[in-house]
Amino acid sequence: MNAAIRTTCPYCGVGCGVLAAPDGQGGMTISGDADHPANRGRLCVKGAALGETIGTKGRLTAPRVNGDEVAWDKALEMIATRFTQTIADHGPESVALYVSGQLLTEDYYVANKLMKGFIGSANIDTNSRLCMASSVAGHRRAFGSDTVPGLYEDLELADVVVLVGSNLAWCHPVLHQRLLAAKAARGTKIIVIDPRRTATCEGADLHLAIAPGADAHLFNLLLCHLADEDRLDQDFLPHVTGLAEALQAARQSTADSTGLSPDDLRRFLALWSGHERVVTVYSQGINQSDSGTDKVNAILNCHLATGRIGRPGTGPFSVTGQPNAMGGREVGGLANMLACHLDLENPDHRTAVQTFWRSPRMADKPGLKAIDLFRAVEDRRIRALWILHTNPAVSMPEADRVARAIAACDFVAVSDIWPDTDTARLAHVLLPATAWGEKDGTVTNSERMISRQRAFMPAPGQARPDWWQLAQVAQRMGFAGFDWSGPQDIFAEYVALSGVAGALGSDFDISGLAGSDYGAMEPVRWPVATKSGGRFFGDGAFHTPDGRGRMVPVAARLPSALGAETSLRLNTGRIRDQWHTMTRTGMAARLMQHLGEPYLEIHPSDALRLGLGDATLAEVFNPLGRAILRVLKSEAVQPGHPFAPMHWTGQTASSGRIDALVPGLCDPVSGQPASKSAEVTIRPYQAAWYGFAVSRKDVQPDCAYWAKATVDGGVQLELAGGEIPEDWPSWASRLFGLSGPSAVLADPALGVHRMAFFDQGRLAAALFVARSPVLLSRPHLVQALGERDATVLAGRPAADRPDPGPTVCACLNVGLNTILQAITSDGLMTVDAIGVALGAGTNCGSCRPELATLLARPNLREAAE
Ligand SMILES: Nc1nc2c(c(=O)[nH]1)N[C@H]1C(S)=C(S)[C@@H](COP(=O)(O)OP(=O)(O)OC[C@H]3O[C@@H](n4cnc5c(=O)[nH]c(N)nc54)[C@H](O)[C@@H]3O)O[C@H]1N2
Ligand SMILES: Nc1nc2c(c(=O)[nH]1)N[C@H]1C(S)=C(S)[C@@H](COP(=O)(O)OP(=O)(O)OC[C@H]3O[C@@H](n4cnc5c(=O)[nH]c(N)nc54)[C@H](O)[C@@H]3O)O[C@H]1N2
Ligand code: SF4
Ligand SMILES: [Mo]
Repeated sequence: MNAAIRTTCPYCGVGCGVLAAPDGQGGMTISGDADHPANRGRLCVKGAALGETIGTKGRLTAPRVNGDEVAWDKALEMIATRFTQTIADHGPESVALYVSGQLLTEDYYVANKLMKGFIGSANIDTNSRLCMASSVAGHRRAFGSDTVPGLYEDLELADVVVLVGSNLAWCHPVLHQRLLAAKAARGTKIIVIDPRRTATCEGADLHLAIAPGADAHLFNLLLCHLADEDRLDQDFLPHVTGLAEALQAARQSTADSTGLSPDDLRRFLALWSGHERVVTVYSQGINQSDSGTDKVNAILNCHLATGRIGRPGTGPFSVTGQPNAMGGREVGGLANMLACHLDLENPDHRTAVQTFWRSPRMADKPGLKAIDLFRAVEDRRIRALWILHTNPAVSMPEADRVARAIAACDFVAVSDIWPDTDTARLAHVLLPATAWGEKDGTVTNSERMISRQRAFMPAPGQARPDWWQLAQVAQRMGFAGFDWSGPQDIFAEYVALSGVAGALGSDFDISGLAGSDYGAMEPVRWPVATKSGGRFFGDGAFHTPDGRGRMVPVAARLPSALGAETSLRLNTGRIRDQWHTMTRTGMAARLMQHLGEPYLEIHPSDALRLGLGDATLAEVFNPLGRAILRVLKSEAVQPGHPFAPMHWTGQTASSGRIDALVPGLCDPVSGQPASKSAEVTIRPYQAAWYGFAVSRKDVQPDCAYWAKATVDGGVQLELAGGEIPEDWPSWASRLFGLSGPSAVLADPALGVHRMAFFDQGRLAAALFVARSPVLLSRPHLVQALGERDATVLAGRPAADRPDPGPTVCACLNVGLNTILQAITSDGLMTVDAIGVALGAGTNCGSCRPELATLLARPNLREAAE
């Protein structure tokens, strides 16, 4: 067996080291890299399931033009010609690149060089605009540069860790586990600020269910409290400007606006102000707001005023979402940045980069930010667009409008690994990219650690890396300086440019890596050229013109009032086992078991008022679009503030694209959209029938509602419709493309129809229909696929085979019923006891917060005691 290859996880910004070793049977064994400083061998469930998502079945393996496979030469020539022609006819601002925080640094570098240095326009923006832009803008206002001051270790060294607008347990699981381990070791106090009770609240000492959008008020109140209680750091304050103005603005904030009880508020203020070592971690609950930059600065103000920054166990900590969100910021991927933390609007910086690149024409003003960029596509100011490694037809606000704009654009190229994503379907030219495991490069994680992603398997068909595609087009457009032989050359050029930037005062100077062995490169944290990798700003030296940190006056405001009394404010975000638009995680059956259908988490009082029964379907709509989602009643959300996940696409559900409902309302400073507060109306979807189906073959339903999930050996489908088909057996046989069915069990008076299709005695497909949501053991039916199971139409396991229920622990495949049963019958009291008894929670640990929730169910406790 070959030795394991050391690489880095392609999902979240924690940036865990991964070992990939061939399993000798054509697959790969994936494990955590014990030597990687981010994870020390741990992986979360998404990382652990990587081996199940690297198959090449269904991949895009050759370039396509208008759907037909063509040679690379033709596709590249076509992009170069169309870009060149469009620029000649309409100027450099009429073309654009829309890229991704999942590109490798080398890919990003080439895209940025091509656009800003050679095409001469800054119309290159990235999905990081939807993600990190408010943090970037807040950092630049406060520090004079987009620098994350702290390290992961600070979460372990702190006495108080505040998680605001971050569902760390699900979105940065390994970092969350590090935090929980530190808590167990030294009693760290954890405070979660989130309008919703999330898995992250398990293990927290205090959950502040804040009024949606009220975070700036809360941190303003904190600043006032710190001043009033004489907790400001008089030694650090000389390094900071703007205290008086910031305090004056903060005085306008009132406790009422936060929606918190006086007790909770007092506890928060006391914990934060009473401990020197405080880390405030923040993420999309802060950034994705129409006043996100102000919210960031309200947080930074408190850390600046108390000097709690850049020293062990202290600091504000913006955790990055995507694996290379940080690398993209360093390389200048955003429309308003230049490479290596240099400033696009600074003539000296521009000249230095232009000289280094020997470029004919430098962009001299910021380009269009994502929302405006797609508006410009819509009104034809942009006529040629190239989208790489992102799926904007799903993930952009006003997604229907964005999809229409892409579809109507004169020329669109898309680089992806699949031929049929919602965005890829709209491309004129489709380029096959190499995927994780097939490509080489570097990424930077949330704590500025640069790690290698390494190839460990061959690319399928003609797939080529993103950097190569960009460099080939650049050369065909007649540009010099794009003839690298591999990512190592690009990295070397980037390292050299960072030296130029360093000489101009940029903190991003990795020229110390010059001449290092790219192949063998170990994870390395910058700054590396001058200091040993460490923290920033603890010494009071900032990157502003006067060298001092800036406190920013924040006039906190709440989201604008809802337009109608019947409206609700829709919160959106992530679930534990899916990654964004599911193009990779959706392939792994075990990752689909946790939550396999688009849903609406809604407070029981709202559900009652709106007439939404449990597990029925809700129609969620506003003037922008519409979605149909499964109703999940839950007291974890506040009344009037339901939550829906962002992951479902046109490929995985009939109407689950949540961004169809999200307005393109942006923060005025950062241009980041407010993705967490869409105004919507909700009513019951009047289904005449509900269905559940399993099939060994992939099928495409054409009823009003469907949601599809990969399962072991096939797919499962949730279905519903407004009209009852005349003949169920023939409807089912059309759906599955099978003749039959072989067995039918029906009670037409009750609207119950069950039918099974056997192929050589083995279950090939089955459909269960009812007038109300179909109650049956889904895992049982899935397990029956491909089996000789004549009793399958009973819909539940025979008495001698217990039903495990929905999966909680995806690694060891332990179901809810099994866990509940063990808790009550064996009297289990702790998560660890569940682990000993069933294995659940002992592998990646991602489900441990949910196990804790199960243990806390009051009726269960009684039963167990
Ligand atoms: N499993 C999984 N992990 C991921 C990803 C994924 O797709 N799946 N994506 C990665 C990426 S790119 C990103 S950016 C990160 C995002 O990581 P997070 O930001 O942690 O994730 P979200 O679920 O988007 O939002 C976090 C929380 O913000 C809360 N929130 C909403 N409104 C408010 C508010 O007004 N105030 C406060 N305080 N909180 C609010 C939501 O209820 C939600 O629980 O996750 C990364 N990790
Ligand atoms: N409502 C709502 N919307 C949101 C958010 C939210 O919280 N709520 N969060 C926002 C945030 S923070 C983010 S980061 C975005 C993420 O949104 P997207 O970036 O659109 O989501 P992904 O599914 O990660 O898209 C990545 C695409 O790249 C393809 N791909 C995979 N590997 C490769 C490769 O090696 N090369 C190339 N060229 N392509 C590849 C995948 O198949 C997929 O189509 O969503 C944003 N949208
Ligand atoms: S926490 Fe999970 S998703 Fe994030 S990098 Fe680590 S293994 Fe990957
Ligand atoms: Mo993100």
